[in-house]
Amino acid sequence: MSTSYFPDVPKIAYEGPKSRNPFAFKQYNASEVVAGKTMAEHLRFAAPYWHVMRGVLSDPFGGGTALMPWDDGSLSVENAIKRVDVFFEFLDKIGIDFWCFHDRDIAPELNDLAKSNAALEKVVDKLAAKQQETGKKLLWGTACLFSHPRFSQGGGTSPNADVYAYAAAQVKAAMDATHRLGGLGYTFWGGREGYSTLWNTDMKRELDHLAHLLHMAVDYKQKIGFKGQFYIEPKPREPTTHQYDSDSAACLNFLREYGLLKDFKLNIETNHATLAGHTMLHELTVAVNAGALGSIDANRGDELIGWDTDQFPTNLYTNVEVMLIVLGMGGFTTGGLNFDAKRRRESHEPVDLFHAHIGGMDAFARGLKIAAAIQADGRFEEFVKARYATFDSGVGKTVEDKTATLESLSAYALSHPEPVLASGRQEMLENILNDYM
Ligand code: XLS
Ligand code: NI
Ligand code: NI
Repeated sequence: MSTSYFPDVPKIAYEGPKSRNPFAFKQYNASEVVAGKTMAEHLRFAAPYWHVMRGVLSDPFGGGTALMPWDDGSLSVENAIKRVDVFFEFLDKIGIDFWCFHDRDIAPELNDLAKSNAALEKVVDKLAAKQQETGKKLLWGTACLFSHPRFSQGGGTSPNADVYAYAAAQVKAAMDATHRLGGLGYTFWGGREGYSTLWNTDMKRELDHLAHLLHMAVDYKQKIGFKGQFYIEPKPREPTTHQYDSDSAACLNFLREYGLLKDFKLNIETNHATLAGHTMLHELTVAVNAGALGSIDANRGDELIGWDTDQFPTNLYTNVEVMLIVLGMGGFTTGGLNFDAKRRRESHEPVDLFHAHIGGMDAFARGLKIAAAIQADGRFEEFVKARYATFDSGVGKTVEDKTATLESLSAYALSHPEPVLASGRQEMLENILNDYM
């Protein structure tokens, strides 16, 4: 008999919408087929090691509250290895197939690079064994280049070349770990890659250095034969005043400018979209239009709090929008829905981890079912198609096939009366959406 770290929690099963059991799915039925694939295949849920195992539930005004009876709080490798057992019991009971990590979540930072690397390798051995035993898969790995004080002025954009070398060393080790664990992807979230004031910052040199770090990673990827997808994850601010990878459009421009677009896709997070002053639907649409939507950090922000609150994705409208985009691009390939989300500080008991994830999974199952119904019905698609129909033939066609000139359009306009516009029908469309909810 192996030890259970969640003795009060059963394996979470689907019981349907009528169930009153808080430890059951009401909507998420992993093997149920929706639009040609099972829910599990569509949604590809992932759990983030940093929130599930290392999130102490602190906020800017107070320390952690989370109860973690399995954790002795030490930096020992034994403690790190014990957490792996806890995490895999969690994955098994909740029924999540994928996971994500930062190097420093899974293994300790020991203030000595060689020792930290050695500890990382030991924990990766344990993780590899657990994956083998359970069939769970790594969605992506990453390096934490933002917690240690050495990275307070950036990692890949630090003004100090020795810090830059440390950042590169950590990326190398984290890529090795991800490769060993068969990771489907590797993410670069720009941690502290940004600035607090331009009075001390050479933005051009910092961006050149950051791009070179990514180019070196592309080269190293070839060298070790790592086949996973690279992502960058936009975020506009926090921790720095301005983060260089501020939103989808800024990331795409950066990748294009530095010749990196073919090697990267975006990992888009809902709360970061909100912080950027965009909707998630906007951020996803920008990415998908560039053929660069790779993966999603599925969480949500708070309308009244201005930081990355990383709440669980329980907003049905947003989940419908997300799933419409995912279905529209034919589903994820390497990516998935990673719950980059944590419990509120008041929800400090281990069982709350389950309530939180059940809620996110059920809300996304509904998002999927509603999006599939909207897609099958086709009214939105038809409406949008009809709205642009004047570009399908005649003068519009000359614009789309690029034969139009200013002279040809001027001649056309001079010989035609004032155009008559059709209504955008926003309210009617919102009513249709609500009919599905
Ligand atoms: C922080 C980011 C981070 C990335 C991974 O706001 O969301 O958690 O997803 O480094
Ligand atoms: Ni994230
Ligand atoms: Ni975030």
